[in-house]
Amino acid sequence: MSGLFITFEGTEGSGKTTQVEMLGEWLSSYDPVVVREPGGTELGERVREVVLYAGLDIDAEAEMYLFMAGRRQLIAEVIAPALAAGQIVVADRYHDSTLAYQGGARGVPAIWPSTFPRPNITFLLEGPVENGLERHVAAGKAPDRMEQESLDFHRKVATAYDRLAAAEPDRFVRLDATGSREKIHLTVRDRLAPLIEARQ
Ligand code: Z5A
Repeated sequence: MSGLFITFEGTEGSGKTTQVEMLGEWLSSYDPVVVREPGGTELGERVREVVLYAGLDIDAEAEMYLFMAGRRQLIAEVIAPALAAGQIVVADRYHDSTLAYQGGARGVPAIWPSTFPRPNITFLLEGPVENGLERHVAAGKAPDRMEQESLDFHRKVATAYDRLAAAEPDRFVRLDATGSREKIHLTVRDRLAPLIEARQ
């Protein structure tokens, strides 16, 4: 059986984690591997602490390499072995986040390394960036280093995601992040069903 690599992308608070959790439950009989970025390995969780720590001033290119170093470790330890074993991998953010945040919003030259597996499908949660930021305020979450960026920064991220999705329409599935959790989840299931069936 071939592996299936599913990723979720979007701006801050757009509902990725919620959808990843709902999908993980729906796929539970397949024993999916669910990961989040930055994180998922000991190195990745340490990178997460560094890049999200609000008291640190990090050079934009150094920031990109930190995210990518965490990702490479996650690929080596978790994603590549799982895909090779034919498992379903669901990732809460992946390399498109680097292309959108560090490449699009910070202007760092960002490429897709050939050793980073391409997802089979990427769900992009789209909606007004203000909504996501407001959801965090409503949830009482203290802003981390990335969340402290300006509204303009988050809009640039959204624009970059829009371009990435337009460039790869076969991989990206655009989802209306302003819909209900259940409605979005049902769309995700509809789009995944044929891919899951095809690997049986
Ligand atoms: N980053 C980067 O710059 N480069 C990279 O390469 C990578 C990441 C990998 C990671 O922070 C930060 O690192 C992120 C990008 C950057 N920063 N920014 N800005 P994180 O992992 O802590 O945060 P996040 O990935 O942006 O996720 P999040 O903030 O947790 O948001 P989310 O996962 O998209 O949303 P959520 O947690 O599912 O939902 C947010 C709230 O909305 C919550 O209260 C939900 O109950 C609610 N919600 C969810 N769905 C709905 C719907 N449909 N309706 C109403 N309310 C909803």
